[in-house]
Amino acid sequence: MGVLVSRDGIVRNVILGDATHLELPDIGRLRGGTGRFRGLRLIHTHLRGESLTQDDLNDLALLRLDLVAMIQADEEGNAGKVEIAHILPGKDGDPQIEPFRKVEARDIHNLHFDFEDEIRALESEFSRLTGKKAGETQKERALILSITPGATALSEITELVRAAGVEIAEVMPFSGGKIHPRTIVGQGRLQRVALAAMRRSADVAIFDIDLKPAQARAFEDMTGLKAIDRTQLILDIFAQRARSRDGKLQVELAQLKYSLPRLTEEDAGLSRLVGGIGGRGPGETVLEIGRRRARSRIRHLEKEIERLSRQRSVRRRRRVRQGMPVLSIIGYTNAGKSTLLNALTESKIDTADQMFVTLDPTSRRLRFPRQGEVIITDTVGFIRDLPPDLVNAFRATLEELSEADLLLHVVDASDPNVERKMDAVNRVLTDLELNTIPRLVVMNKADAVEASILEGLCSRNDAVPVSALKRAGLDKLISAAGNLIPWDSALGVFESSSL
Ligand SMILES: Nc1nc2c(ncn2[C@@H]2O[C@H](COP(=O)(O)OP(=O)(O)OP(=O)(O)O)[C@@H](O)[C@H]2O)c(=O)[nH]1
Ligand SMILES: [Mg+2]
Repeated sequence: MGVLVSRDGIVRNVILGDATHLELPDIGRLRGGTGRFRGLRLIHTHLRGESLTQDDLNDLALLRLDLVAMIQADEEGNAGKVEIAHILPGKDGDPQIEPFRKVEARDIHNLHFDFEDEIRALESEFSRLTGKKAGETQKERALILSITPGATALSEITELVRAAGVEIAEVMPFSGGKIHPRTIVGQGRLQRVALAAMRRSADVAIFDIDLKPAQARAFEDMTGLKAIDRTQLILDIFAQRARSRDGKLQVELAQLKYSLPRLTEEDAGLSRLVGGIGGRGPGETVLEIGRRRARSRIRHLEKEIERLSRQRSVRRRRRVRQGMPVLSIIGYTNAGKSTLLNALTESKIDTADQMFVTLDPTSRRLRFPRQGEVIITDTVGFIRDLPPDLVNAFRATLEELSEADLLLHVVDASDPNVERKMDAVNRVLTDLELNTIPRLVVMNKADAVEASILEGLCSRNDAVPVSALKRAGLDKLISAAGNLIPWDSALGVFESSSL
């Protein structure tokens, strides 16, 4: 038999099991225990002389118990040996510390363990080591659950989490086994996740893959952690970055569409997400609405986006009538697109060594020495496996690219995955049916690559080397682009549309 006892010594539950097994009540699913520990200890009997089991330690971690205690009982019902286990805090950068502390005594009368003192000391030790007090909600701390094999995937998810402004508590690689359909990492490893979350004060688990709604829910129920998948993470970054009206509407639409199947009951809302990653809407919008309202909001957003897109196309037609060719800078996120636009046009668009700094398209004029002026645009960066809801929502922005007379595909030549990222960009272009537009590959960050490697990259891809940062190679870029822009046909549009 077992009892769950609260801190003030009150027995909250009495549980009867059989000789081998105790079925705990469903406290794991009760959210809202905001403190580090749930303030409950489980004290139970073992009948066969066995020590604390793996199951006991699982309960300790997954249910965030203050401690678990085992008392051996003999056939006459006499109490024998006692064992207590509780979780020890982990220190950042030192995952090897033993996660549990065990205390034993020959019998209950020889147990020297002052529960109140111990739990108080434990909580302050946790706060000291993780720099976060129990129940405190400032910057979120995340466990990264890295499921996709390879160093590339790992650095991508780390960069994305950094871009979302979330602190990384620990990176947990799980790429070895296969993906478990329900729990993703497998039942056994959930204990490790829950333990790590407690010991590192993490409130959220971020996956580098996308989760099915049921998987996310099961994971959250079992660990008590908020689960955020790759698409939600990217959407969250976008939500934080969106500045223009258009951008905000598009991001909100994408978030709502992605969240809709994740809402369970009518008007249950996404309130569990509010106030942190995955729950941030762009601007003032908070994703705290139920299904019905989400659907009507989606319809409203779609209409509004459509209206703005029509307005833009009118403006564009006017621009085309002025006979200016359009040159669009595209490429993987963080390739240096905005830096290049700044270098070419003496502008001051935000740039940073971070993913998805640019969201809203920017247009500038650029004078070619012989042929005349063009419009040059910088736009949102691409990423591999761009979430479909995002592509759809950003269709309006991306479709503007179809008006381009030349695409400048900016590539970070210093990236070890340079060609894989080029492929990802080309795939997006094909998906958006933009692959028929003339394209010039720009090998950027030439200053940061070895000359021989750069040479190989450029000749294999018919590319022009530049350093946007050092403003090197820009003249050659202008002249190569000048040769590819169909100056006459831009003028042809001018003639026919003015009829
Ligand atoms: N070494 C070097 N760094 C560069 C060069 N061009 C850009 N960078 C750096 O690369 C980082 C990304 O530059 P951005 O211009 O913000 O890249 P972006 O493609 O606009 O990125 P997003 O808007 O986030 O998709 C910044 O830290 C730049 O300083 C270059 O030629 N050489
Ligand atoms: Mg940019």
